[in-house]
Amino acid sequence: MDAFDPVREDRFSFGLWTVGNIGRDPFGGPVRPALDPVQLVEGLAECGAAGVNLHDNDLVPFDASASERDAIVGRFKDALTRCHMSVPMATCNLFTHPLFKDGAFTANDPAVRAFAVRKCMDALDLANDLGATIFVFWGGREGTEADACRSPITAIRHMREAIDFLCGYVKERRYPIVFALEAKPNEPRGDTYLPTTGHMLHFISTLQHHEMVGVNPEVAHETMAGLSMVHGVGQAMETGKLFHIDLNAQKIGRYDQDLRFGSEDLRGAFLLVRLLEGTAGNAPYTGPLHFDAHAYRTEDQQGVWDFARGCMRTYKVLKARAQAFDADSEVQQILQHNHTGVAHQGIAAGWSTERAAALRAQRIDPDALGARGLRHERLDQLMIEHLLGVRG
Ligand code: GCO
Ligand code: MN
Ligand code: MN
Repeated sequence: MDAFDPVREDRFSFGLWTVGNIGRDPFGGPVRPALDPVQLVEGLAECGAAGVNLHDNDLVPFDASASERDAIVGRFKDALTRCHMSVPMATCNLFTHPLFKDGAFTANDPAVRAFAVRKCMDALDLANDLGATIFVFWGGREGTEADACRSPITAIRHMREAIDFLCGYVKERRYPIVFALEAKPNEPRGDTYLPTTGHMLHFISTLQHHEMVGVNPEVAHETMAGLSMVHGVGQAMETGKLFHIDLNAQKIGRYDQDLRFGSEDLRGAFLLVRLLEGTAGNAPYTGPLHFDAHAYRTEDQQGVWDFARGCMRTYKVLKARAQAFDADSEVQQILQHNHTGVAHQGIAAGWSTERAAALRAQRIDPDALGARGLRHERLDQLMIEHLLGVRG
């Protein structure tokens, strides 16, 4: 046991589908046996996680009867109590069954859309039963290959109708649940609607109950789109919309790898943890720290627990590195130097005729500003040295 071993107070959570991943890929079958959800809860608790998340069908089979469902859920709840584990987030599988092959909420057939919304209502009942307060929507198959099959305008409208309807359901039931929308640019579809966190943020602003809907950005998905996860998360935090997060790692230009957190793009991971923890001075993210990743296909079950511990330990190491970086006096000096010019304070106070006049009257020397070196090379090298553990 050392300072980086995870404890419940760290708020780490994993999906049943992550540590339960059996290592199937498009080219090969399973390499690990499927574990019982109860065993997964026990294993996660032993590793130091605080929470476990699930799709409805990770726990309750698609065609289970009501009494089967009750028995499964009862047994699962017992395990949660025994292991002191919570279910911070739940979600609905709208992608496995063949019925969803051309989407769920955006499918052309109204019967498919109706089935999808009804399935979500049941999944919301389950989520509430398990005490989850966040419900994620990942539109796995909401997209196209043959794009002429529907208008993208209609697709977005159908998506909005479904989310608005389900917000109504949660409100009527008085469930203490908010929604978090997860974007992904492609895979399994050729192109997915609402492909990035930025698209989601705008879509949310068009919803009837936008106050109860936020985002669930994923490192792998923003990276697949060639974007900066840190910038997307920053934008979500700035508008109070970071309701949940999917931490993992990804190489750019690849399929959705869902790798162990921090195993690729360490500097991106460092900057993300720095932002989430607020070590640079911003208000920290206080929600669950969820890992949506899985172990390499080379691993047996012991390797899966190594993987889970690795995600959590790397997060904690990076948190300590970020704290040291932001406490470094040379770092602070460079940052202060960059942020203190002759400031015109009026802009932040909002428009007024007087402030506009003051702005016009202000002496600003563009050449002097343009000639100034910003010391970003030094700043970045300091970050690298903190990251490599040779400073602080
Ligand atoms: C993926 C997605 C999923 C979702 C999960 C919860 O690429 O497979 O990230 O893992 O996060 O379905 O909605
Ligand atoms: Mn993913
Ligand atoms: Mn995800």
